[in-house]
Amino acid sequence: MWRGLWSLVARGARGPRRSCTRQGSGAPVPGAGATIFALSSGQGRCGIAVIRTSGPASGHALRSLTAPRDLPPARSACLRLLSHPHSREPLDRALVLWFPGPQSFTGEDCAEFHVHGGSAVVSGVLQALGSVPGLRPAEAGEFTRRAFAHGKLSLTEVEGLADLIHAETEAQRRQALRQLDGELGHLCHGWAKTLTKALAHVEAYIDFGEDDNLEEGVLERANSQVRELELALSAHLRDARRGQRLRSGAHIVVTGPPNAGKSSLVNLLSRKPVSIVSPEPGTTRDVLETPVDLAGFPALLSDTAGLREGAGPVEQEGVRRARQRLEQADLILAVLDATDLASPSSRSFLDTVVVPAGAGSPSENSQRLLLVLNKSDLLPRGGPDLSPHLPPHLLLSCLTGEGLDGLLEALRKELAEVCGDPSTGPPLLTRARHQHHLQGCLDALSHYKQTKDLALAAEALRLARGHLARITGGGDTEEILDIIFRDFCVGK
Ligand SMILES: Nc1nc2c(ncn2[C@@H]2O[C@H](COP(=O)(O)OP(=O)(O)OP(=O)(O)O)[C@@H](O)[C@H]2O)c(=O)[nH]1
Ligand SMILES: [Mg+2]
Repeated sequence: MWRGLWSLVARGARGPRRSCTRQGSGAPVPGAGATIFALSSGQGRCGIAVIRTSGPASGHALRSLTAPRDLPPARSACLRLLSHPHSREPLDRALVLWFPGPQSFTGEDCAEFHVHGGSAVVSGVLQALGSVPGLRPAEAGEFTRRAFAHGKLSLTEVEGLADLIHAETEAQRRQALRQLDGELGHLCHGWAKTLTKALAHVEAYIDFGEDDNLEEGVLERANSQVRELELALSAHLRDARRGQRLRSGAHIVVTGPPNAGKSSLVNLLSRKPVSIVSPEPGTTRDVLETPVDLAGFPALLSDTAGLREGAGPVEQEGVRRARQRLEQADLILAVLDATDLASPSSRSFLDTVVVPAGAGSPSENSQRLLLVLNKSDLLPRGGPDLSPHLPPHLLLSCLTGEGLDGLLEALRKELAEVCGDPSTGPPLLTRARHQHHLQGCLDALSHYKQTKDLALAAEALRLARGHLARITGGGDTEEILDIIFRDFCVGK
């Protein structure tokens, strides 16, 4: 074994020290030192409301409001009479919890008051806390920001927590929980470790290249580590849009010829009367959007004007908007009237929209499309089979609901492709920020490969590592902290 290299590996190579580990972020917390308090459960009348404090005066606050005045055992719920610290007026009989730091959510001393959820009780307790010296109301996201500053959560975990609070569908909840569990952070940590090793190899070569004791193939090993990393990062970046769709909802555009039942389908899937339904062709003209939970996935459903030529100017504008929306769709729901397949508008729709999208067998570049033949209730029982002449399709009746279960199952499968399935597969990149730094890391690795100068190569690896560190919150992330913590409400 040649000298020098392992000491270099051990010291993590030169350059920025912070890797993607869970140490305190060191990020300054605005107003740190003060003890903050806020209502952490939702606003409005409820059975139980949770008020919490964080900071050095938490123990004093807990003692001031409770009788008896001694602190309860750590992390055990105790029933206490809460009263105003000055007037001693009783406020509520409540469960209180004491979390001495650093074993608390924020890493500081924390207290929780589980009070009855009436607004007079909540405002009375908040007012009482405000009268304790050293306490002030918390800013939005301040509890989480303190947890980040004390190394309790990495930045990706903070984002996971924000997503969990905002999750509206099952898939979003699963994805947020995975991120909160630190999966993305661990992945970045593994990548950063590989880069650190590669950097150590390159630096050892720079320092001891001429030395006989230097093990053979050190540079080659660094190169192959970089190649492997490039492959892993590229695979992840290819999937990047999926995670973002899972966070903000996949765009599903409902399209078809006039009167096919598009609006009826939008109303059926969203379970509310979003669009006007009428037997008159050309009823829908504007694009009407509604957020829906489809089989556990978030989606933005757009109802659009029926595609046809030769209508009046207002309808033509609707058709232009429909086509524009179609181009941005993550998934197209193409609707045809099953009893009207031979009409010119149906045939033209099949030729111009369904066939080019490669219905049933989407390729890399084509859009995903599900073809639905609506009004199946009007087809004669035991009538001729439509399938030999058409791309793969589903039969549905918006009127009777027959075929809806099959459509929802098909949508679930499509959306799992479009958004990524958070129950399986690698952690998703849910934000443009993740994508940006992963791309930055890849660009730096390509500089590494291009340069012949070893000092520049080492610098490129350091740059790449900096990008990875910034995903989880190491390095210089100050400028994005405000943006991320803005996602939180007061008390979180
Ligand atoms: N029998 C039957 N009628 C249906 C079904 N779905 C929709 N309809 C009827 O078909 C007509 C057109 O329905 P819409 O949902 O307005 O169709 P559309 O495609 O949105 O029409 P435009 O907005 O004009 O392009 C209405 O009279 C609906 O009641 C169905 O499954 N069975
Ligand atoms: Mg319509």
